[in-house]
Amino acid sequence: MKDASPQTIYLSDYKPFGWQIEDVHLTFRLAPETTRVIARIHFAPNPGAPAQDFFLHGEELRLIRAAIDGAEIVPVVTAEGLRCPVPDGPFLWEAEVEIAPAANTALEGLYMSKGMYCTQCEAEGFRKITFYPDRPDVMSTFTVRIEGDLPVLLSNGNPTGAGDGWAEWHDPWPKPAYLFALVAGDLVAHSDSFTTRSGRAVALNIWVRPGDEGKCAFGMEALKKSMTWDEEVYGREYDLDVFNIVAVDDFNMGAMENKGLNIFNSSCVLASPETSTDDNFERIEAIIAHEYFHNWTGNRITCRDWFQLCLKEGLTVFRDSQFTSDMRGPEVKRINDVRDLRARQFPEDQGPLSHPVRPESFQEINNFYTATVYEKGAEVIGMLKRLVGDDGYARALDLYFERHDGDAATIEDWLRVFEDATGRDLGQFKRWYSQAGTPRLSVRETWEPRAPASTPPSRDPATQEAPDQARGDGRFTLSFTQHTPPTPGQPDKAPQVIPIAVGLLNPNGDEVVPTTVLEMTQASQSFSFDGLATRPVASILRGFSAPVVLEREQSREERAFLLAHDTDAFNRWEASQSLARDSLLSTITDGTPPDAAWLDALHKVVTDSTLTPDFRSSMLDLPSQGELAQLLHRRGNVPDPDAIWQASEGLRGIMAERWRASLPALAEEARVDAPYRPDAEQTGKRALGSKILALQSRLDGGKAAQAQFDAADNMTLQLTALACLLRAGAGAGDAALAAFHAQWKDDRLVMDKWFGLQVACAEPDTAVSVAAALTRHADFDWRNPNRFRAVLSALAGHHAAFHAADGSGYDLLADWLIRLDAKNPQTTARMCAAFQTWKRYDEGRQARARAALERIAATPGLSRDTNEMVTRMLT
Ligand code: 0A1
Ligand code: ZN
Repeated sequence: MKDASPQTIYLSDYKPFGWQIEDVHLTFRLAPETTRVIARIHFAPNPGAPAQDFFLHGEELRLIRAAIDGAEIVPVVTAEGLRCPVPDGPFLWEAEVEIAPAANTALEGLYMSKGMYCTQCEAEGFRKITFYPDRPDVMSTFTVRIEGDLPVLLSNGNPTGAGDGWAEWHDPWPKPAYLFALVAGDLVAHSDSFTTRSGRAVALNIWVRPGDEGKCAFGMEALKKSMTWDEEVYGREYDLDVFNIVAVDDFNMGAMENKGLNIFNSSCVLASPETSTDDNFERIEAIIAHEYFHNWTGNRITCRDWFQLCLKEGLTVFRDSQFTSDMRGPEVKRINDVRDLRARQFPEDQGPLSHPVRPESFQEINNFYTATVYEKGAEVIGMLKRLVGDDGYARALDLYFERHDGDAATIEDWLRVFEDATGRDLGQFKRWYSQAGTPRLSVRETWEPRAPASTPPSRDPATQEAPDQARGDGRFTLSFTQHTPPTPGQPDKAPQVIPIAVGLLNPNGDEVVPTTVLEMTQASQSFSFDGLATRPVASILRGFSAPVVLEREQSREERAFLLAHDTDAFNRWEASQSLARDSLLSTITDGTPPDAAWLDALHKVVTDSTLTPDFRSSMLDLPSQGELAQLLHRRGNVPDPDAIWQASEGLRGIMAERWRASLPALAEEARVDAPYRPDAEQTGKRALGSKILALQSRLDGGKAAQAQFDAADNMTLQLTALACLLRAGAGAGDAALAAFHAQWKDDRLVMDKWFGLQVACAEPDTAVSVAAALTRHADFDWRNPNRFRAVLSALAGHHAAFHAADGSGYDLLADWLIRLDAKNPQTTARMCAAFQTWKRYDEGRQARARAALERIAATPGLSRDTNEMVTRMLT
C-alpha cells in the first residue's frame, strides 16, 4: 500500500536521471503467485545529468538477487525502491525479483484478469514489475522472453522466436518503461494485415478470449482506417511488423497505447450490432484511433516528465477528434465535444480540483489523467491551429516530428516548433498551459449607423470586405472583456490569448461578414467592422473557438434568429441551448412556463428534413441537470436539484404535448430500413428516433417503446426502448427488464448496461435504493471496474439522486469507495471526483457531502491516490 502522507512533486524540481540505459533484457517466468522477473540492464553515466545517488524505483517486489557486473550486491531496499553504490563508468545491472500477479487487485503492474496475465504500466506501474528508473525520460530498447504454460505470449515490438511454453520479443524503438506491456493467456486472434505507404507489411491482430471472436471486425476496420488516416493527414507511418491489440475485462481506464501492443478495456474494443449501441461503436472507433495515433504522439515522441502529460494526451485527443470529424462529419462532432467539455471539464476547472493543463505539482500522477489535461489540452491545440492557420499547423507538426522524433519532450519544445515554423511569439499563449480556470468572456455591442469620418482605423479591424449589397457606412463594434476567477493556488490571472471566431449576419439572414478570427490579447479589447448598411446580428465564438464561458446579454429574438439562420452549425445549436438554459432557469427560479417561441423555433429545425437527422437530434439535447446547477451557481444562486429535475422533466413533457402531432412523422423519418450499419448516416437516424421515442413515451405510456423493444434486432434500438419503458415508471419496464436479463445474462458488457440503465432511468426518490439493491445483486462483481462503474457512476451521474437532500446518494457512494480503495486505489480516486461540486449546494447537502468526504478521508490505510483527491476537495 502506498503511504497516505506523501510528498508533493514539483515540475520545478525536474532533474535528468544520472544514467542512460543502452538495452533492457527481461525474462518472465510466469506463475500466478510467484512470477519471477529477471532483468539485465546496461547502464552508462548520463553526461548531461547532475551527480546523484543511484536509485531505482520498485514497489511490492521481493528481491531475490542483485548483481553489478556479475558480482552479487546487497542494496538498501525501501518501500519506494532501492539504492546501492555503482561503478563510475558503464555497468551491467542484474536483478531477479518475485511478484504475485494473482494478488494484484490494483490493476497496475503485472496482474491477472480471468486467468490471463496482463500489464498496465502508465504512469508508474513498471516499478511493480522490476527495479527500474521508472520515469518517461529514460528510454531504451527492450528484449523480452516470456516463459509460461499458456498458448499466447505477447510483448512489445516484433516476435523474434517462440517454442513450447516460451516466446521472445524485441522492440527496436527506444521507449520509456510506461510503454512496456506483456500479455499471456488462452486467447484467439482476429487477424488482418495492412501495407504502409512505403510498402511495409504489418500483421494486425485483435486478441480476445475464446467466444469473443465475433466482436472484433469493427475494431479491425477502425484500426485500418486510423492507419490510413495518419498516413494521409499527418504523414505518419507505422513502424513495426506487427500491431497487436488485446481485450481485457479488468482494466482501470479505456485503453493503453503500449508500443505495438495496445491493451484495451474490452468495453472499448469488442462490438457487435446485437450487443453494442451506436454510441459504443463511435467510441470504440475513436479510442482505437486514439491509441493508434499515440504511436507517434506519445511513443515516438514521449513526455520528459509527467507534468508534460498534455503533450501527448492533448495532442492525441485533438488528432482523434479530427479523425472522427473526418469519418462522421465535423458539425455534430464539435457539438458533442463541447457538450462533453462542459459536462466534465468545466466543473473540474471551476471547482476545488482545478489545475492547469500542465500542472506544476502533484502527489499522485494517476489523479491527473483528467478532462483538463485531455480535453482542455486538445482545445488549446485547436486554438493554436486557428491562430496559425491550417498551413502553419501542418508546418509546425512536420517540424515537431522531424525535430523531436525519439525525444522525451516538453511543452516548451512543442510551442517552439510553432514559433519556429510560423514566426509567431507564443509567450502569452503559453498561459493556456499554466493558468487554471475557465475564462469568462463578456461582450458588448455598439452600432453607429454612420462611422465617424475622422475616426482612425479601428484597432484589429476585421479584414473581410462586406459584400456589395450590404455596403454602407455603418460601424459595428464588439467590445470584449475577459476575466478568469481564482483557482486553487492561483488567485490572480493574467489575460490570455483568445481566438474569437465571429461572423455577422444581415437581418435578412445573409452573411455580411463570414467567419473571422478576432485575436483577443488584452483584458478588454474592441473590434470594429466598418462599411455595413444595417446593424448586423453577431454570431460570436463560432465553432466554440475557445474554451471559455461567453457571457452575453442578447435578446431572445436575436437568439431565435441565429437558431434559424446561423451558417455556423455549432452556433445554431448554441443559440437553442442558450434559449433552453434561460427557459429552464426561469422555470427553476420562479416557475415560469417554458419559452413557447423557442419551442416553436426549435420545432421548425427539428422537422426540417433538409437538415441531417444527426444535427436535428443534437438540437433536441437539453442542457444537462449538472450544467444547469453549474449555471445557477455561476449566477450566484444555490441550485436545488429537485427543482432542476422537475423543470427538466416538465419541459420534456411540454415538448411532447406541444409536438404531439409531428411525432409520428418524425419517428417514421428516423426509421432505418436497411440492415444495421454503425455509420454516421444510420447512427444519426437512430439518434433522432430515440429522442422522438422518448417524447412519444410520455404520451402513450410506453406503447411505442414496447413495440420497438419487441422488434429490435440491434442493441441501440433495444436499449433506447428499454430506457423509455423504465422512465415511463409504474412497472412499465419490468417485463422488458426481465426479458433483457434473460437474453443477455451471459454477456458481461451487455449486463453492465443492464445495471447502469436501471439507476440512470430511476426517479430521484428511488434511484439510490435501486443502486443499493443492484450492489447486492449476485452479478455485482464490485472488483471489476466496469461493473462497479456501471452502478456507481450511474448514481453519481444522476444529478437529483446523487444530491438527494437526505445525503443517501453521498453515503452510498462513500461506502463503496471506501471498500474499493483497499483493492483498487486508482479507480476509487477517479470516482471520488463525483463530489467535486459539493460546495455549490445548500447547507444541509454540504454538511452531508462533507461528512461523506471526511469519512473517506478518515479511513485507516487510505491510499495516496484517494487521500489526495479527498484532501483537495475538502480544502
Ligand atoms: N494513456 C492512455 C490512458 C491511460 C492512462 C493511465 C492509465 O493508468 C493510470 C491507463 C491508461 C490513453 O490516453 O489512452
Ligand atoms: Zn491517450
